[in-house]
Parts: sequence; C-alpha cells; structure tokens
Amino acid sequence: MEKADKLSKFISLVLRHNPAAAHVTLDEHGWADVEALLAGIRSTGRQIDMDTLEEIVAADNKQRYSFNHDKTLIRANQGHSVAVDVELKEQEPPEFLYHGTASRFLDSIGREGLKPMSRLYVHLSKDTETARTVGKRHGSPVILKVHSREMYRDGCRFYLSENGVWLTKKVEVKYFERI
Ligand code: HQG
Repeated sequence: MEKADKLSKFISLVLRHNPAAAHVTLDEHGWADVEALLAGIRSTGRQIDMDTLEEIVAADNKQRYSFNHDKTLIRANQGHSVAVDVELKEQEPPEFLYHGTASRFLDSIGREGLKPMSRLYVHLSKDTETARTVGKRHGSPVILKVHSREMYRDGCRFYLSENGVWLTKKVEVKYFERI
C-alpha cells in the first residue's frame, strides 16, 4: 500500500470511528480542527503536513473528506460510527438503489433486513457496479436491488452524502431482492 493510502486509511478511521486515535475530538457536526489533526497524526509517529493532507483530500477516489471554507476544519462526508450530524441532505431517491454485500450475510439479512451494523446508516449505491465493489470487501459479492422510491412513498427517509452515497436507517426485507 502506498504511504498516502495508509495515511488516508488512518484519517478515515480517525474522522469516522476513533478520533482519540489521533488525540482529536469531533464537534457535533463531525468537524475536527485541522491543526490539531495534523499534530495528532504526527504524535503517532506518522509524517504529515498541510500540503500532504490537501493532496489526500483532493485525490481521494471517493471524495471521502471535506474542508470547511478556510480549511481550518475537516470532516468525513459519510461512513461514521460515532454519532455526529454531518448535515446530510434529505432527498427523494431514484426508483431503485443497490446494496452490495457478501453471500455469507444473506441468511441474516433475509431475516432482519439491512441494518446499519456498526455505522449510522445503511449505505446504498446508485449503480450495480459500485455495489459489487462494496460487496467484494466482505467476501463473495451479492447485489441487492432496493425499491427505494417505494420505501420513500411509505415514509422512509433518504439522504445523499456530499460524495454521492445514499443513506437510510434501515431496509426492511419486503423492499429488496437479490439480483
Ligand atoms: C451487512 C465503504 C448481517 C452489510 C463502502 C455489509 C461503502 C448485515 C456489512 C461504505 C445485515 C456492514 C459502507 C444484517 C447489513 N445481518 N449483515 N441484518 N445488514 N449487513 O462496511 O455497506 O471505502 O459497515 O450488507 O464503499 O459494506 O469506507 O458497510 O456487508 O460506501 O469510504 O453488514 O464503506 O466506503 O459493512 O460499506 P460496512 P458497507 P469507504
């Protein structure tokens, strides 16, 4: 793994799951102070400066992070397990969205529906290709087609993150099928 990739993974861990790993705190909207983050990351023995951080944010293939307007604060756009409110925009979803998972989870998903597990939301993709990539991370990939518009009509809320990931709290069994 490239050095920048490793740093990016660590930043993702800090900004989504474990801010204490870099001795920082997140505010209620998920923001960390950039100077504190850089100092905190350096205190773990890793090398980073503002230029490197800006490169990581700009180059990220999923646009995982955002700075505020003057780049004094940074946050992850989605994917958190810590309870923060990243001011997600509620939106009407397309007719269908997709969820990539692994075959070994299917029994449980078939009983319980899709749950956020360790994150705050169930993550959904707008295309099957992305869903397959997400599913592969966990094992043999399986794609579920989610009847998102029907859920929306039934009162379920959907959010679109800054980086284009669709999020919802739960997907009941009646709203998806394997494709
Ligand atoms: C599964 C990555 C058993 C669920 C990706 C998934 C995504 C259940 C796993 C983002 C279940 C959780 C999120 C149930 C759901 N029983 N298993 N009832 N309900 N599951 O990693 O969606 O690279 O927390 O299907 O691209 O895989 O990190 O969620 O397989 O956008 O930016 O439990 O993370 O983005 O796994 O991935 P995860 P995910 P980043």
